[in-house]
Amino acid sequence: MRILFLCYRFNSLSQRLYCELTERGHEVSVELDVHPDLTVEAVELYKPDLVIAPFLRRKIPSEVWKKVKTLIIHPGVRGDRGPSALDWAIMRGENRWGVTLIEASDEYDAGDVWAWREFPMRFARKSSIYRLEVTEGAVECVLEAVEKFESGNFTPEPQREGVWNPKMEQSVRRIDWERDTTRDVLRKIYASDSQPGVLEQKIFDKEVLLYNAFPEEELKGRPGQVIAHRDEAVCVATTDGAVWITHMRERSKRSIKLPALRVLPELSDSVPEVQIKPWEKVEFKTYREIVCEEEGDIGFIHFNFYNGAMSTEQCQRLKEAVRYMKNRPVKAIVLLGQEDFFSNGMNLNTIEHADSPPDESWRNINAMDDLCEEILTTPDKLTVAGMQGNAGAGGVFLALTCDTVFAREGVVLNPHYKNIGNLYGSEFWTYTLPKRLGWEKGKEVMEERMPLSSKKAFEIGLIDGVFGRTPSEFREILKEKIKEFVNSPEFEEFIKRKISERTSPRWKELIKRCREEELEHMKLNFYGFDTSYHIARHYFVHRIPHFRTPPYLAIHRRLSFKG
Ligand code: COA
Ligand code: THG
Repeated sequence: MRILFLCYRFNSLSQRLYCELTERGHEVSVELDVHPDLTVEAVELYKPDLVIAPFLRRKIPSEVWKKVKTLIIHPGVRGDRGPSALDWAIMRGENRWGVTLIEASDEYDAGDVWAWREFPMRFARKSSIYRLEVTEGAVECVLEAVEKFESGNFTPEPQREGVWNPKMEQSVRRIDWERDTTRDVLRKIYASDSQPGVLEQKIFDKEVLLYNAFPEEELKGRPGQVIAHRDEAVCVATTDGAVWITHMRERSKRSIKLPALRVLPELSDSVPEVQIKPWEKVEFKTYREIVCEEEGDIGFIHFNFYNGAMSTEQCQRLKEAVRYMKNRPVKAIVLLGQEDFFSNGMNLNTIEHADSPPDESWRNINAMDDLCEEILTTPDKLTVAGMQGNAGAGGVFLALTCDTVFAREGVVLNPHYKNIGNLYGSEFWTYTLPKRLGWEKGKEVMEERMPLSSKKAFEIGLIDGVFGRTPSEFREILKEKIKEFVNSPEFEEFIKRKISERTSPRWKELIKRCREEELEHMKLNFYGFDTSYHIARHYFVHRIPHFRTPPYLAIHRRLSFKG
């Protein structure tokens, strides 16, 4: 079938659905929501069999849905309506929630229901529920609806008599530090992550929006008082404990989301730094950016980087953790990232915020490469990347520096640097990619701009295995697989070969050359007279809406498109 996506942004859910449908033989073209007239034009040009809106905030013009069957993904249960569905579900503390595929109609979210799924609700960030439970449910709904649509004899059920929940205002999200418990504060910040954040006007010197909170069980203070900082996050006391807040944004136009201490640098002097090293054993709940964990012969490294973005300093801290693990008596080192994202490469927000973005880009890519090199130069242990969540750009190639790369089912990869101003890329991709795919196929992967499912990545040999429906299922299977291998007779032979390769002067020379050559190109991207990287980064970081749909997304807008 020919399917047209209408979306506000080509976000993670849209990308996942794109993969699922195209890999089943459908053709999918994407039109971003720029202007209703362009939406109507897209439908006229493309003449789709079906329109799907995975992530859309504006009303679809009736010219569209009167002509072509149009289905909208709503991140809520049947009967629920409105633009802040998940926010309200988290605030109300729903035990179960869901996702519903609704036919477009004149009235928002009131059309007939084509498919729906429900799931138990976790106490977690909105964006995490969206990227995991909602996304899995939405995929099932869409595949079911496509089948129903193709059968030609399905009649959808009318939307339930439901509730309209308006756009959630900041007044609902506001924290009352004198009253709210840790759980209340977490709920409010969870319900507002990744957008719009919780507006805080009282406890800091500036008005800020808060993002990404974690409970703290040890530190105490007067409610609303900032009591500590760690890894650029700040800890604020509540009525019954405290919370960590890792990210903030100044409440002003053109501000961007940053590590809390970069928004409030004065706090680094006025409150104590309470460090915890990744390898320390900690018995109470707190915020830990990087955690090293050992289970028998296997060392796991979790890195909980917000949005999978890795600043220079985070790369350095992660490298320190890898170095620690290399000196432990383990047979394997497993990089796990976090559940929503494995890694999205260097942190474009902290780069944008720096006094000199070119210099900071240079520091950040070198820190990424130092980390990658630390992994590559592990001669006597198996290294494994366990991608529980999505990865993009340098994050994919970070994973490829490991001997073995596994991903959860449903993970979406963007193994290229195209979408951020056509960067050449580094992270030793000129070593790892041809080694896995050969130069021809490797080049093809780098030239492609569209996302790739983990399943497809496995089929083409980019990664070594795909399993597990949920992050925890993935980790369980992963553990078993690694255990089996490190205790097998082949393991000794594998390590012998690895040591002889990774300690040989020829190999060392090879990766040195790869790094140097990649960085030569990157230097041009950062300092050369083609500024497309700086422009693309600026648009990305400031979340500036597209003013047209790029032809790589919109088949119907390509010169070659014949209809
Ligand atoms: N450096 C810095 N930041 C990076 C990065 C990098 N290298 N790589 C990725 N990121 C960030 C992006 O800037 C983005 O940040 P933000 O979400 O904090 O603004 C984030 O990583 C991932 O972006 P994206 O893939 O577009 O988001 P998502 O689809 O995974 O999730 C949601 C975004 C969940 C917040 C949003 O889609 C949402 O609110 N959805 C629910 C509401 C809904 O669907 N409504 C429909 C109408 S009822
Ligand atoms: N029918 C048609 N188009 C649609 C929907 C539909 N477009 C997408 C939409 N459903 C997804 N759901 C909603 C529900 C409510 C609102 C937006 C998307 C909403 N919007 C406010 C407004 O337009 O005034 C603005 C809110 C905001 O800024 O976030 O209330 O069923 N044809």
